[in-house]
Amino acid sequence: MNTKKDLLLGVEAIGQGAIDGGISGVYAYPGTPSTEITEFIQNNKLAVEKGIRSKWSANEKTAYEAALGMSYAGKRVLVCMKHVGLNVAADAFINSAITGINGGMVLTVADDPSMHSSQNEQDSRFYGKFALVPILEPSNQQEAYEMTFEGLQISEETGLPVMLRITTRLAHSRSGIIRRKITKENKLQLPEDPTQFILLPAIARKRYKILLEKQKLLARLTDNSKYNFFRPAKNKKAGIIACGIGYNYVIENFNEKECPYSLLKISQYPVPESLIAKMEENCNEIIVIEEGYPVVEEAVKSLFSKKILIRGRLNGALPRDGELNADIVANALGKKVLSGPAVPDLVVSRPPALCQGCGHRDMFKALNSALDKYTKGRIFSDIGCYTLGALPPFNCIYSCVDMGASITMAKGASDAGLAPSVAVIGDSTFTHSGITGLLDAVNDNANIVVIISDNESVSMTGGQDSSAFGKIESICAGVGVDPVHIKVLIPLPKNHDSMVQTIEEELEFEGVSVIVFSRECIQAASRRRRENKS
Ligand SMILES: Cc1ncc(C[n+]2csc(CCOP(=O)(O)OP(=O)(O)O)c2C)c(N)n1
Ligand code: SF4
Repeated sequence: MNTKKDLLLGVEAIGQGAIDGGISGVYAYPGTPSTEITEFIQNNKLAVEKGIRSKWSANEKTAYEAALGMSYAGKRVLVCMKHVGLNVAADAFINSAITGINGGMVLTVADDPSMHSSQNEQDSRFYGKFALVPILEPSNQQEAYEMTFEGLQISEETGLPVMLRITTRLAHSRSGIIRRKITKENKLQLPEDPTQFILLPAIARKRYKILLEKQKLLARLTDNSKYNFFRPAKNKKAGIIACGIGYNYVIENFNEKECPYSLLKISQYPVPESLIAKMEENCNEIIVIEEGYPVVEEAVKSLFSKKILIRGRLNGALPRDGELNADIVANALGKKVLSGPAVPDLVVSRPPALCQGCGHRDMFKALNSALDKYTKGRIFSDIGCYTLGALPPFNCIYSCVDMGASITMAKGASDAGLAPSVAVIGDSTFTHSGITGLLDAVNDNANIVVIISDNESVSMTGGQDSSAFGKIESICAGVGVDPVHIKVLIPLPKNHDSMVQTIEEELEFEGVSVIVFSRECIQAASRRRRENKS
């Protein structure tokens, strides 16, 4: 048996598990903490030699659908996104449970409790339950590797996409990984049933019954999964249910074999009802330790017949929001919390800011100058580095809701009579979800100015390639924006006055204008220069 260990981040372990598990492609849109899975595959020697397809997609929905297409053709595939990305891909995801898959398909979705770099902390296990597909939730990096590898097999065994749900800490911490023997890629093989993927109502109804029927198999798999186990203790009083990385926090507090309480580990879903029943026989009180929403806590409440005290995020034993850690868990288990060394003074928290020399800065300075004379105007922003326009010294944006919402919210506010109504969006976010909103604005002849701050990169997530590169003006013209009102400016301090003048002219125009501020992100530019040198 191979005992050599590779030291990998959780996200890298998933990338390695997918390569070793025989994928022919990965599809993804960047989003912390999932981005490095795809980057690992893009840069992995074996993956490159094998020709594993790995370019970034325009958004999570296109990524998911392309992955489903690769699965349709019989090949194994990985698709990755952050939790809010699954909102974008939800239509395809839910329906893919009804079509089922052909080649094995694993969806890795990375949740971000505590919102380190996200707009919310939704728990993707709800989506998995909603779609009625198997969910795997690793408690450590080795399991992240194994579950990706085996997730592809489980997907083929059940005929369903498998969700691998991870959270930030697991994604971004390292551990030694023992790898498995590499699986060969599948051959191209079309589905046996040519109607499988045609969700016309008559077929969809049939397929939905098949999905419901499969739930018995999923329950059997989860009750017998090696990732789920129950360890009874002599002490009948209390028991712990620990899910995913929550299990890791428990064993950081108690050595696995020394845990004085009955312990149920859950890392494969649907929740293992037979193991939960054993827990009920053995304990009078239970604490549920899970990262995210109280998914298992709620399930356990409805499964238990006798009156057992169930503690967790719902009853306040654990905080209702934010990520867990070993200390929070120790506290909930009534253990003494040992404080670590104090944070040195050198480490001070600083508010985030746009880099010095960033083109978004010159864009905001010009925009603020042009809007100076309007008392009621508002700027609706999107999500990217430019969202920092909400903070000093610019203090000029008033919204950031979801990708693409800048243009559509500016349009809605303009429909309500607000003028000027301005949208600020980046190049990547524009091709992710801005184009259709711009089409709505054109079709309604909305009175808005759309600023596309094009830095030729997906900078906020680390400088990935932007799908919009070289295409923005032609997309805007193609959607129907009058080419006379598509302006391209270079955001540099020396161009300040001319930029202000162009913005003022377009603010006065009644209709849809697009102003593209085009200059490469300076961080991406210096990375590119470094790479070209080496
Ligand atoms: C649905 C969704 N997917 C991914 C993300 C992660 N994310 C935040 S901003 C961003 C892209 C920003 O690119 P761009 O608009 O070009 O702005 P830049 O950061 O380059 O200035 C991404 C991928 C997210 N917040 N929501
Ligand atoms: S990373 Fe690039 S886009 Fe983001 S603030 Fe820095 S220079 Fe600007």
